[in-house]
Amino acid sequence: MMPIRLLRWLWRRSLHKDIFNPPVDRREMRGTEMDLQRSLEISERMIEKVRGKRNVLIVAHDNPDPDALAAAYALSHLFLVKAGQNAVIASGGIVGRRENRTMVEKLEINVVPMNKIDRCQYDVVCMVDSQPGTGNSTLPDDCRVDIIVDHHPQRVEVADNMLVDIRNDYGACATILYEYLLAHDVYLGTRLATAMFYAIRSETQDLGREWFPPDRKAYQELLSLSNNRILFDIAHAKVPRNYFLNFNRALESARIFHDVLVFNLFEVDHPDMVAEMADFLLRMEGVGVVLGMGCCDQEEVLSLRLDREELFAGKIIRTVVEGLGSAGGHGMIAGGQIRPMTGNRAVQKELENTLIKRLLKELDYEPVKGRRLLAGDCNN
Ligand SMILES: [Mn+2]
Repeated sequence: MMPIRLLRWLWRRSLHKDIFNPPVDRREMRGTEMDLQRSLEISERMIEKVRGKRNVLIVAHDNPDPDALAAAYALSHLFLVKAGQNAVIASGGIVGRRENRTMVEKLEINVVPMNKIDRCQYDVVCMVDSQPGTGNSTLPDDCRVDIIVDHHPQRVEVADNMLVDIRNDYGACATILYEYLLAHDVYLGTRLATAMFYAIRSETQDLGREWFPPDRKAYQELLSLSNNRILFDIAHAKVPRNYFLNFNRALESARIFHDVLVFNLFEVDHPDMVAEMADFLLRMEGVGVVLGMGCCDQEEVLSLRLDREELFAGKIIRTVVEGLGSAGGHGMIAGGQIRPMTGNRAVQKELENTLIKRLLKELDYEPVKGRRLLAGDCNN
């Protein structure tokens, strides 16, 4: 039986038509299978664009996640095999999460920090799992980007000589790249297959979150090509003591407003921590929305998680940070950045209160006093 709170919640949502009723169901909007013809044509043009060029750059978004890393790695592999062209993979921020660091080390993915990159030296600039002007890349907004492969909603204005393949109806950017490789019948080594498999696995939470039929097909095919020993090492990477302190801070600070849980880590040593804690806390019974915050390197990092796709996390977070920073995302996962942010806790706390107010308003909820997650009586 549905708890009364959930029914009330659904009813409130149905009033908020804009959010509750997406214009189209993306799953029905497009074919259910891979689109190898499209993949062949567009990737052929990308290959031609880099052929014979001196230097090619592939930019992943800042603090790259497995999907961005695998997509960049796969694109560089495609260029190497089909055009004999080497490419440099770069990103800003850090690979923070231990799983992701283990992935980079064990699979030998060479990622150059953006501050070591001189844009002028590159004839072709590609961007994966991200788009210019969305705030999650240190690549300057005015920098020309020639090739974009992404699965986030389109926000970039496509210029004449740009090659853009944005597929909103793919759960992982790595799946699009898998199609390119498949369409060209490119041999996939174990390292690359393992990277792409882990990307789809973590991005879709093992085909449980925002997955589409092509992701499932890629996941199944890549599994048999992957090294399961390395997959285990990645998924069970050892974590430092500080990781548990962050866990503790997330739990201690977590407060619940209706079915919205908000936590604030204050200072974090890497931004991925915020997203990881947000995923973790979404498991709380009766919670459908999680907003996490943390400050890293003078930047406030936000992470929004929803337990259903129809609410459009990307749209919600953009409204919530409007005028304060930049944000974007998919249906159930989204992130944002506010720069510059001081390390002062009082200022961070004030920002938290502002964001809570805005989030509750956007979700059409009454303002209420938050209930601590770890309050004394935990029986309900
Ligand atoms: Mn992605």
